[in-house]
Amino acid sequence: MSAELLSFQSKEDIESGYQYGDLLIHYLEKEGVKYVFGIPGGALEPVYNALARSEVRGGIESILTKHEQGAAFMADGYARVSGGLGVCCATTGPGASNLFSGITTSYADSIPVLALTAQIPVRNFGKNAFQDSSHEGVDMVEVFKKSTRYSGLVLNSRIADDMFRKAIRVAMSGNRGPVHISLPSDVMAELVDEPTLSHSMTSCYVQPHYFDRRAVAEAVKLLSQARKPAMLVGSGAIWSGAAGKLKELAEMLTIPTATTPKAKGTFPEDHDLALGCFGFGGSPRADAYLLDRGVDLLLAVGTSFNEWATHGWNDLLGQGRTIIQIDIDPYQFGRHYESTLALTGDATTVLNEMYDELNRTHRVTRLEHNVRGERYAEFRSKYPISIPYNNALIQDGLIKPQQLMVDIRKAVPDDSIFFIDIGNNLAWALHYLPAIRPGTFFAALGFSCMGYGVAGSIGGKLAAKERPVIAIVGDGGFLMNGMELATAVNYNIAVIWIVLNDSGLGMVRHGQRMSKNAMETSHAFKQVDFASLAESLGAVGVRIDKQGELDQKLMQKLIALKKPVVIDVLIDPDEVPPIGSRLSALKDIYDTD
Ligand SMILES: Cc1ncc(C[n+]2csc(CCOP(=O)(O)OP(=O)(O)O)c2C)c(N)n1
Ligand SMILES: [Mg+2]
Repeated sequence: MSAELLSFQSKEDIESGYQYGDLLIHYLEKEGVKYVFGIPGGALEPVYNALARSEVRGGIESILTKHEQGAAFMADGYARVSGGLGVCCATTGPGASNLFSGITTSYADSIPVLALTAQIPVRNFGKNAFQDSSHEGVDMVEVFKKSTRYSGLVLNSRIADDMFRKAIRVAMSGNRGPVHISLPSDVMAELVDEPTLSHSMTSCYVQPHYFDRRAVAEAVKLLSQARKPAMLVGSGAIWSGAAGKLKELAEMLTIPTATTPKAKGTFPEDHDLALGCFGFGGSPRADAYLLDRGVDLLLAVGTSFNEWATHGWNDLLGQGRTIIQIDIDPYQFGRHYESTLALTGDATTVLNEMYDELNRTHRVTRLEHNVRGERYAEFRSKYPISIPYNNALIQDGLIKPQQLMVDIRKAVPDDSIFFIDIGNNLAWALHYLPAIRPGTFFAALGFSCMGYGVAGSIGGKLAAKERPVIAIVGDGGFLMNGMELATAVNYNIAVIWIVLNDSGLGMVRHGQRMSKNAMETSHAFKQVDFASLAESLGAVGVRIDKQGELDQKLMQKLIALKKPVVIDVLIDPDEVPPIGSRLSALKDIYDTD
């Protein structure tokens, strides 16, 4: 065994031997993993033993969650905020199946999460052992195959070393995403036999930085000739860290820029050139500009043109204009709109090259700059970034979600990180809560699983450290994963949850109401007192039932507590949310006007 491996072992480790579980955890330490989220079970004990040994030597901390779905969401939230690998673990059988929706959430949004699930000992495969998750039982490797970039069974110790590194490499390389490995307990408890270790403990992956020189030159030519260009920025730009370069490029050529809902904030929404969010819940300014027939070039960066980001694939977005699309994953080109020019590569790398090439070949004259700027300023003054809302005109005394979003934005620092759930809460936040810094607004829209924002925010807060993390969630979503509040209390993870309490599944309610042929059903439930619930779990609970109570003074006080807090806000359940584009995408079902 190499000296480096031995140096990580304590005296007790040496006595008990260095197992394959230790090797796995050792690789995670080398990748900078700080937390593993999960719940133990018999077959997972060798992994937990190795985790315990890691914790003793100051390595990885295990975060014990209340449900495996919460563990997967937390690993995902951690990965989104840190930009690194999130890790979760679960035992064989039901532990593994409970992870599933969480891992699928990461898959749909290309988030690098490693799911470790236990497996019964190999010698017991096919003997009707309880929780058999091998190919002889309920095959968890197969279950995870469709929702991961890689799912494999570590059938014996001879392939373990390669599989551990492969899983990490696949999760973190190219278009990132979740991976799953199934770990039989006997294999993980086996002692590592020196000759099997063939690799050094350097990082398992390298992120490529390539670009296509000819395509970059062509893109620059098209851009410099465009008379009315626009830019649409997707979440790929966040993972690539491209926000700074995007802004420079937009400013250099005066390109009005929108983001997709998932990428909200990647282009600061208080910038002169900001169109706001295009798509679901998005901004009237983005709609007016991006759907204008006069736009002759659309530069799309790191977006798959998914349903949320296109108003259900509005044809006008792709018609009569040149589309330049940049994506790390060639599969995303031409899925709905034909791209005139497709550039495969990491967004930052490609944009850097475009920027440099522009500087080399094209000098933007002050006149050109001013003409574009003036035309755009005129347009900008006509179209607001959100539908105007004046609470002062409303006399019914109920808390309006529109105003609540505006109040939240004013009450917390600009660098606060928001996790949003699914439902009307998402539409309100997308529309009325501007994000002004990149990487401050996270919603898991690809799979749109209720409860994500509730638990994902806990992982996010561990990565965000001192920065405030605020989860904006519905009452329905909180009832799905809210027990993870007890996890946050256990480790004192200071997330602030703002629950939009409308005694029901608001999006379902309004969807049914807006439809001509749906009956109102199964959306209402008795009001829950979330402040008391929070207190009973050991968190701080605050109830708000008057407009204006949530202000800067209150939020400063709650942030300074550095404790988990639930703010239960009784909102007006009848306010109609900006969810029209979702309903029109469902027109076959809802038949809305
Ligand atoms: C796990 C899951 N189940 C069901 C849905 C369908 N769905 C989308 S939004 C929604 C209602 C959400 O209610 P709530 O969390 O209270 O948020 P509100 O719309 O009231 O803001 C439902 C049922 C979903 N997206 N995810
Ligand atoms: Mg609700």
